[in-house]
Amino acid sequence: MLALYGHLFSSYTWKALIPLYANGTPFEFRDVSPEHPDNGAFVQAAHPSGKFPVLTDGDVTVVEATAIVEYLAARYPGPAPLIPADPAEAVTARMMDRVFDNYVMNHLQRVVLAFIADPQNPDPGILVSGRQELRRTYRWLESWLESNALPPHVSLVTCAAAPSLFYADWVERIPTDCPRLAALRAELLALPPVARCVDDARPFRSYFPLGAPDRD
Ligand SMILES: N[C@@H](CCC(=O)N[C@@H](CS)C(=O)NCC(=O)O)C(=O)O
Repeated sequence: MLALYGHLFSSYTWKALIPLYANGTPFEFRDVSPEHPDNGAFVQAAHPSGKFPVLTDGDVTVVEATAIVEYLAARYPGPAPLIPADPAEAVTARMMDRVFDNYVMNHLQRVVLAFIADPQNPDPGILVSGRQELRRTYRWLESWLESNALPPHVSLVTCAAAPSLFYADWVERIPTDCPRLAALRAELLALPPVARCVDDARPFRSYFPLGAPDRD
């Protein structure tokens, strides 16, 4: 039986939950929270930086959300082809996965971490540069979307794009001059596996260090 260690409010945990839900893959969810110290201890030992999600499959342990999606695609294929069969399309999927992780998720996490480090007085330099970099990536994505589209099914890109755009918009709103990107975010949030992640995370919204907006 597969087991996924993570937290329902965690963006990277969503990245692993979306493919599991999309393909109806059976798994046990192991909550990483103070109520389950054993799960936290397992993650601390399993991941080089103590981060989640972590997937186990019998004796196999997979860390890093992208690797988890790749593992599920290889070992537990289902109706949602997580990695495109065409090699060139697979390269694009992996490229966009890196774009969403490195230039959306990372920058939003920097801002969130600044609030966690000092809720009353977050480092203004990090807030300015994190938000500036998010706006820069938004414009790049808007321009990419002029001539490209994401696959119409749940794929590695969906798994990376949905949680990163969900939370990034809470940190720095997607501007009105990026309508394609705003529409993509709305489309992604309407996908059933993504909507399930959003709904299951609702009880934890008060955890959001900047204050969760009253939407989504
Ligand atoms: N590069 C990792 C990032 C994972 C990550 O940042 N996880 C966050 C939760 S969204 C985490 O574990 N935070 C707790 C910690 O850093 O102690 C991945 O792709 O899986």
